[in-house]
Amino acid sequence: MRNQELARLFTRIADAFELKGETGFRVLAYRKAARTLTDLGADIETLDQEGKLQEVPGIGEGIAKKIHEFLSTGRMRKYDEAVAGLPAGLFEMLDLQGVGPKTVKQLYDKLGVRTTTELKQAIENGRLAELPGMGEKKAANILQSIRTEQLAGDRMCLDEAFELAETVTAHMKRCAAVRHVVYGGSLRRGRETIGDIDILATGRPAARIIEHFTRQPRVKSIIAAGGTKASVRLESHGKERQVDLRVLAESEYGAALQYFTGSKDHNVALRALAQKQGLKLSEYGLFRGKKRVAGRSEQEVYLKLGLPYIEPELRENRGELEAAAEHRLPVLVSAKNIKCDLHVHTSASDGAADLEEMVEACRLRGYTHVAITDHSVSAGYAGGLSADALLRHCDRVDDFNSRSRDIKVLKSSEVDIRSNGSLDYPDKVLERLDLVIASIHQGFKKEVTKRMCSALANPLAHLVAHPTGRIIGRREGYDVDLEQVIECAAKNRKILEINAFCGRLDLNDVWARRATQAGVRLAINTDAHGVGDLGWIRYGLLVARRAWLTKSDVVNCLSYSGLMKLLGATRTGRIA
Ligand code: DGT
Ligand code: CA
Ligand code: CA
Ligand code: ZN
Repeated sequence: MRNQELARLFTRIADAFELKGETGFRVLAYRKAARTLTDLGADIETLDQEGKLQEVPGIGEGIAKKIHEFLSTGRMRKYDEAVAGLPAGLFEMLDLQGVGPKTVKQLYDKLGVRTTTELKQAIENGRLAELPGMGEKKAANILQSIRTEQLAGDRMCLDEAFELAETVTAHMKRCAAVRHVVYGGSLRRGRETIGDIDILATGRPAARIIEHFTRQPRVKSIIAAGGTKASVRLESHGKERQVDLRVLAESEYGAALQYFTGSKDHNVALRALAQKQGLKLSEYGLFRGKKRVAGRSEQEVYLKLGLPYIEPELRENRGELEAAAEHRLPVLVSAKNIKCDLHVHTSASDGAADLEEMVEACRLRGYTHVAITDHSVSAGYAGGLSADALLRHCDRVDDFNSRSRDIKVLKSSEVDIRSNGSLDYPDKVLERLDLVIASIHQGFKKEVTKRMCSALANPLAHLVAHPTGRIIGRREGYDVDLEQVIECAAKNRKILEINAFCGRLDLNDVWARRATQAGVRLAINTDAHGVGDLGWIRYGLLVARRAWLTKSDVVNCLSYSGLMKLLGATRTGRIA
């Protein structure tokens, strides 16, 4: 889906207007369009093809035209116009936490700061703090944000990487010379961040395929283009990203896919295994002497090495080859096993859609139940519900359930863990809920482990959400001892979350695996704040699969009654 890419363009147009000093309804209209696209569940390209763009609330005639222009030509003139004359570094600065268009405009106008590097210098020599409305504290926060941005290096998050890979594969499929096209590399393995995209194609003539690849709409520069391989830099989310292409013969397709999926460590170990059997493995195939014994499919390559197929997410040389040899690879949890999302916000707190809309979107995904988990009292910044409002919400859910046949709603809340470790509603209110999620949103440095453990020991709580609080590339997360948190969760039979938002993805693969090994059940939740976000489950599933999880490790795979039984048992201490 290209929804996010378009959302980004509209945000950039609005930013550009503000950087040029314009405010008012035009800016708001572009921001609104961006927000609409971000939250939209449906595929914008399909809507465009069906001529239904303007049926989407928030998309008027002007915006619809621009969307259509971009989808059909790869360009949007309004965007080009808007950003013309503005240094690219200004937009880079906008990606920093706590830096908006007004700040950037001020920096540019008053201090002549045009890049993140210049901004860093301005902070370090104290010039920034002298700007009106700035001050030491804000300057220090910006500096921290520059540091974490640099820490992340130049890797993509999964949403961007999938969008880029899917745009490229869709483009390649439109070439008549292409037979198969897939992506490999770290994206196929589902790593949490992605360096570059690796595309593999079969077909002929190879030269036509290479040419089709280098002539994509978003190509900024061609790094290399030879007879069977090419590398380009493509425009993506305001940056340039590398995409590599290999063109292959059908007879070597499987071996090449295996090789270019990696990981390098898995490949090295696999090649050693081949050598022990008197075979030679390369990107061209598996050979005995000069004879190719396998290469068409990955299955064939693994089979000829005496192994069952190994899922890409497991290929990190973390014991998968040994497990494969002993036929004890896990049957990994997959999308078809997921029956519910257990962390979903609505417009009652800081979500974009109301209860009915969110539940309907879940029903359309094939879920049989969903937990609506708006924020609690202390989360004032996120429109947290008062105890009374939450109780009214519970009445509404009971009423909804009495009318609903296909999908049930769990009465729930994402309850803040207060600084003393207590939960943010009285017990009487919590007792009314089917599922109590406990999370830390404030006081990241204050005794986080202790607070999380007291939440896990609270009989009324079921689950701790995003247990590390990190935001990939932006924030390191709480100072938390996960070893201890996992031990507390195991002791109290509580659930830990894999938060599926591509910027969080915590617990990560390593810790999620550790948690299941300690006997802790996990939930994979999107933390959706709009219907479009429900699709993030895909990213959470990748983490779960990289953690070797099966459907019995994941509570989202339980039926409604199975889950309700588990949640009830957690509270009474009668453990299922
Ligand atoms: P990335 O792009 O940094 O997120 O990570 P990958 O895993 O996609 O790495 P990349 O793009 O450098 O290479 C793609 C795959 O090609 C990699 O996963 C394994 C394979 N590969 C690359 N270089 C080597 C190598 O020197 N030896 C072996 N055995 N495989 C390699
Ligand atoms: Ca790669
Ligand atoms: Ca690569
Ligand atoms: Zn949440």
